[in-house]
Amino acid sequence: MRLSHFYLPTQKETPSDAQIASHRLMLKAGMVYQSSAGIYTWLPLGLRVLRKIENIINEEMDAAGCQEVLMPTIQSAELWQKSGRLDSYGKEMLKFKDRHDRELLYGPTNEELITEVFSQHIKSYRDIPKNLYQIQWKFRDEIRPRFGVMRGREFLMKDAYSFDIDYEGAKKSYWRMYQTYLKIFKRMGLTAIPVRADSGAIGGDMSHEFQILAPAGESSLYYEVAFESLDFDDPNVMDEVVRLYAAVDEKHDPQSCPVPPHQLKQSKGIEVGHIFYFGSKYSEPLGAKVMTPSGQLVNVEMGSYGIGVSRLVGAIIEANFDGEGIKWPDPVAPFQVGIVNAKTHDPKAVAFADAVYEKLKEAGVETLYDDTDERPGAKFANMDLIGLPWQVIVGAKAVEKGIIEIKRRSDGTRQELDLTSFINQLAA
Ligand code: P5A
Repeated sequence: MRLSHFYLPTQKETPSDAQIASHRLMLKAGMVYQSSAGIYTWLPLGLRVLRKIENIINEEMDAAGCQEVLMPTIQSAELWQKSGRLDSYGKEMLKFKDRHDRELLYGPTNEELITEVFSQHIKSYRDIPKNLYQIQWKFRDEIRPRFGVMRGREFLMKDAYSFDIDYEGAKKSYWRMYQTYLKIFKRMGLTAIPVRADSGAIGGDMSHEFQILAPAGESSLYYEVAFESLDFDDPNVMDEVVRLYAAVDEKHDPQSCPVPPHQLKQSKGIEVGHIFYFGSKYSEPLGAKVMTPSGQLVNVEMGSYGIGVSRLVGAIIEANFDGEGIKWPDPVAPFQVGIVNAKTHDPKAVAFADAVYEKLKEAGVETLYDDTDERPGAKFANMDLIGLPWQVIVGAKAVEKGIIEIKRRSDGTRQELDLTSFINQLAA
């Protein structure tokens, strides 16, 4: 993509109302535009990151045997009357009426709807277990939307729902999602700490939150130091993760804590995922029953599993930035490489930079090419702000010797290479 064609409305001024780094950086880097309180337009750069995150989630959910669906954002209030949540959900739910005076709502979550969809077609133990998921916008009329996309009113969530014949099956589904979540966050370059949690408005009696450690987090937690040295690529890591201690501040009682204080750390955390087991809380009122092998009709056993997809964009920035801007981890970067031509007035340098761009494109590398007439200093600052993992700088040496300068955004290291070696290095 040539920057001269790309819609990238970066800002020089630091937005005054943005309190945390990710919010400031997302506005400055032209990733999002605030349309109203807690409601954002995703601009091309931000949307590319959102899509990267969605793809990782899709791949891992599919690998775990789940199937993607897409439910509407608008739901009938009638369904929520049956589950009893229409009134109990409270003011966070946005309700309105259609022209026939029927009450509708913008879904804050989808337990009711998916239970209804499921119960229309699934009647027998032979058809389950199933885990159906979607990535869809939700609306919660938060009293205090803040921190940009971290606590929005309209936000993108991955929500999955599992259906099993009995408690044993439901527990298996729950732990499979637990493990899948560790993989998903790991692939985004994040360490997520699973913390036992309350079920709140979703309900049920087993629940874990997945917290990313970051000073800007809204939760405060205690966790065992050993979390930091876990090898999440090891398939047996599960046993250890579950054994380790982690608790949110309000739940942490130093008297009864099984871990001595020197093995504990305290940190702020960002909740990027939350999973629930709630048995028949929705299947019973909504009549979702299945036949067991012995011919009995039982309420289907359920759980639900959420990931804050749009929140993750902010959370990843909170874990990866410096004074100059964002430092995207490779797997979620909007482009892998940014080309800066530092000699825009030299036709030979322009021809060289154009050729670098074409070759990177041919090699299938996602590249943003700053082909504008800005002065070099402004171009470098802009590249650091938007945080692409690799910068390719075309300067005097490129024209003279065919050598480009490569800067790694994460640690600032620089090397001089020819283009083919760089492409090989990227491939490796
Ligand atoms: C689980 C899936 C649920 O809604 N029902 C379906 C369950 N869980 S949850 O914890 O309430 O939300 C899941 C994740 O969504 C993110 N999230 C938000 N992101 C941005 N702005 C918000 N206002 C917001 N509220 C929730 C969180 O990451 C949460 O873990």
